[in-house]
Amino acid sequence: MRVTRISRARTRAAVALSVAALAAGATTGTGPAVAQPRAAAPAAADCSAAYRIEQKLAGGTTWRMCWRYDSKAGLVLDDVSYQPKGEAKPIKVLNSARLGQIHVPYDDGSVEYDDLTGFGFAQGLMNLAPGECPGGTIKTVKVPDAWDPRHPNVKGLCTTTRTRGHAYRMQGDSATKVYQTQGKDLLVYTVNQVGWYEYISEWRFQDDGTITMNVGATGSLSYEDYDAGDGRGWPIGKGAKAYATSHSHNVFWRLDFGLDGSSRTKIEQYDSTVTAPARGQEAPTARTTRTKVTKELAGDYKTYRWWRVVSATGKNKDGHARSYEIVPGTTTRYPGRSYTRHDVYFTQYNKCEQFASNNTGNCPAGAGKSVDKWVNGQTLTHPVVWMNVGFHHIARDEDQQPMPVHWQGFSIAPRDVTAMNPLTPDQLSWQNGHWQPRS
Ligand SMILES: [Cu+2]
Repeated sequence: MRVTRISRARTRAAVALSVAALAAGATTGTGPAVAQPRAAAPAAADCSAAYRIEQKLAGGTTWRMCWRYDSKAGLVLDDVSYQPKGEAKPIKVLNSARLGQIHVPYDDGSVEYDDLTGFGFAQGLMNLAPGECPGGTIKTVKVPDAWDPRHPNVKGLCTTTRTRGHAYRMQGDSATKVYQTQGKDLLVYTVNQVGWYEYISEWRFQDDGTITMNVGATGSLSYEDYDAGDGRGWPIGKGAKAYATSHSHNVFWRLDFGLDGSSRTKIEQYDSTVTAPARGQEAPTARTTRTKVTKELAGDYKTYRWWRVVSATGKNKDGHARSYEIVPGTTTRYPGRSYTRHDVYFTQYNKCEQFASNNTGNCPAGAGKSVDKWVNGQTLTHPVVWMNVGFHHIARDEDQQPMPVHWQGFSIAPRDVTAMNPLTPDQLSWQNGHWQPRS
């Protein structure tokens, strides 16, 4: 046990070398040696059965996608579509969704990690115990550039469902009639060990069309960082000796939208301003304005600001353009690096732009190694969304042992994808817009 831990603690330093050494002769393909027959179902996502995730939830919503495993990004979800009840066909949402980087700078300036591109996040995929995928299925993942090339297969991908509590509740017209439903979600997750940390990368596909992506950090605080000398840590053992060095986890997600099957999505920013009551007015007023984001943008949250990604082609049955709204999570924006200085980056798609920092994509010389450099005025005809969510981790006594999971992430929520609530019960389906009570 002890030996394992020591070798694990070393991995941060060692992995960069071993991955580089392997990369020369390594294949990045994750496909099985034996080709799988394509399923006949026309609506299924375009991949072989072994790489398909398809889940119909109790509310009648079906999510479909293909998964693969990248040698640096880890789990990649492609061709993600949403089909609520009442929609004849799946509605494509994303071409591709995955992590874009996990950047971990320590407060004392001693170290800074890029876990995806520099420290073997993908190779750290962990076998899941049956109990940590309750009610679900654990799929076997062939890990590219595996540390032990003789054992590349890891039972590491969980797909399962979970209830999330009320999806809605409404009192009907008699005291005994209550419309209520308990929401159901499809969950897809992996656990990746990096050094002493274990990251749970969770994708949650709700029956109401919302997608929530979260990274949870657990495992153990870094064994090397109990150094009281820097004056920045927090004492976590008896008295004031073992100071855990504070640090940040800056997680990036990369989302490539393909709404209604087209990559030519449009970005819009909305801002509202609230004004105190004018003389003679009863109450304050709020005015909301839309700004079309036609060129690459490094965006920052502020109160009353949000963005949406709008379909170029698709409309719902009310004739409104389909879109997905970006719903921020709690974040601590890290000002220490140019690429962590903004909350979201909208960049024009470029195949070589793969990771938000220390990019390993094969961009031409002078292209810049991080996402901030790629915001340089290009017109957005195929936007890629890079979300940066930061968490400043000041350890506490409770972080031992194991460390409780601390989560960070955000959601994308459908806005006008369907004409009504996708979970509307049949008895209420006529109440769209300004409806008249029936007598
Ligand atoms: Cu931490």
